[in-house]
Amino acid sequence: MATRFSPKIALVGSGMIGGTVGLLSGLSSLSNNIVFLDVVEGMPAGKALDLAQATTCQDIQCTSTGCSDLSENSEGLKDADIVIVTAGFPRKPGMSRDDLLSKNAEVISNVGRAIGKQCPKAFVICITNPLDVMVSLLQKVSGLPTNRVVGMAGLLDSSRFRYFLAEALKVSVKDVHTMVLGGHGDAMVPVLSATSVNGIPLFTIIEMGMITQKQVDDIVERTRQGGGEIVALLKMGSAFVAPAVCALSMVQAYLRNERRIIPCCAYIDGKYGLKATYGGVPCIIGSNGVEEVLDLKLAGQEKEMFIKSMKDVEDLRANCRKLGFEA
Ligand code: TXD
Repeated sequence: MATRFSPKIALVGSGMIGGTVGLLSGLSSLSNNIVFLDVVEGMPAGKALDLAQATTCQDIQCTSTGCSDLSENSEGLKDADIVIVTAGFPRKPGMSRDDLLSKNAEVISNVGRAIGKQCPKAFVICITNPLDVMVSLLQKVSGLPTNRVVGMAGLLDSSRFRYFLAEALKVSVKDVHTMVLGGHGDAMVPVLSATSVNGIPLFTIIEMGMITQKQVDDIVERTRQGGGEIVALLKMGSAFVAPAVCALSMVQAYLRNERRIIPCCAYIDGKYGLKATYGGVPCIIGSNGVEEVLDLKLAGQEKEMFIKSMKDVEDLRANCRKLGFEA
């Protein structure tokens, strides 16, 4: 039995990332009311049973259920407080995120309609690629307010960047702070002007000789290719542990009203010189979902890179519309 005030978390797509979010949510007691949904018959019920037995082993009472009905009348989504959407297809080696456009747009349209009907008060985090366009499509189709439909990618890209920097600097990851903004594609923008090591700006760290500009440039490039590096190594599917943990951090910020500043794919209208679009920007996440989009003043090359990255997103949105979707 679920306890009275436990938030209901619905995982639409119960594959690698969805399954891992379920595991982490159950084991951390973030929710004891978890629903796995997937088109694969039986699989979500199997994951639910497996999770219930895992939490039992840890003396945690968790009600997890599985549901293969994703129609607009699906009971699985009904009144969910939080929905994590990973439904769709992941990349295979050699594929770009954009190659997933038409297949995943179809999936996201169906999922969005079901969310709009079954749980219009939910906070929705979309993870499916190509991320920025899928989040935009999901928000439009579901009709949910823009502050409650976000995408997870910036936190993952920023975690990759932090990890590589900390490794090169031989310091704790705890002391490295940074942000990766723009679209979740090869043109994403690791923002060096917003990067610091325990308060010391990265540019000063370079002057101090702790790392060279060339090393930083290489790390920027490795971050941009960070997803592809893992796809090539795994050979089947894409990264799933870090994406799941990042999604969970966003869920925590929402449920606990933490007001954390997190780079998310959020709705931008009027800031960054952009109108009515979705892209990776720093946001305050609290109990209203996106409480605020921070208008970080980028300058010089970083500004140009951000504009280029967002142009890629706009081009892909235009392609999505040509395919007949309302992204
Ligand atoms: O930072 C990021 N945003 C990302 C995004 C980081 C890593 C991976 N990223 C993307 O997440 C990836 O390119 C995929 O588009 C999604 C999900 O990745 P995952 O690794 O979890 O993919 P899986 O294991 O294939 O799971 C997807 C599940 C699978 O079980 C399908 O049967 C199911 O989605 N699926 C559906 N579920 C519900 N409804 C529909 N229509 C549906 N179609 C497929």
